[in-house]
Amino acid sequence: MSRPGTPTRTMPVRTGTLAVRGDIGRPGTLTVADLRERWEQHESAVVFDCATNGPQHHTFSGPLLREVAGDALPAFDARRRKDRSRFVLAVTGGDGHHTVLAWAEIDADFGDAPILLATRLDGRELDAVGSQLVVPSDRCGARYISAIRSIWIGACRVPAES
Ligand SMILES: Nc1nc2c(c(=O)[nH]1)N[C@H]1C(S)=C(S)[C@@H](COP(=O)(O)O)O[C@H]1N2
Ligand SMILES: [Mo]
Repeated sequence: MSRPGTPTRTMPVRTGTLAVRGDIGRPGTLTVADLRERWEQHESAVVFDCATNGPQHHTFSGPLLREVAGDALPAFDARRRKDRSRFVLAVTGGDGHHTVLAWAEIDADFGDAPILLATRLDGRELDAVGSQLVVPSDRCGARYISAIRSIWIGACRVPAES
């Protein structure tokens, strides 16, 4: 609720802050400081290829997406692998560029990929810009979503055959 004279917030989520939403028990927003303080930080030196700029070398650090997403309490039975394997995560940047990950990519019983939500890029803190997705196993850079604004987590519903 804004008081008279208080500037109205036009963006749903502040710059540098991301919304965690979807079929989850604990929706909310996370700042880069939250990502740095609430979870263990992991460092990852990566090389990815950009279709327009060629090979890019970067060092990122931040929490594992697996831990942050798990703490949002996805609406699956955590003890059932098949249940978990139907979930996806959609990660959206400030410019609207978004990508999809399968839950199984990050799940320790499946791909176990050390995908990060970066809080730091090449020694620079990302508080003002927003977190960046780090997918060390990707050869291409397209899923390294920067300025993350939203992570949607939910079951992938396949349209029924007509
Ligand atoms: N938000 C957002 N993130 C993005 C993109 C984009 O268009 N928007 N492009 C991707 C692509 S194609 C590449 S190759 C990398 C480039 O990362 P760099 O600028 O740090 O080298 O960012 C990725 N992240
Ligand atoms: Mo790219």
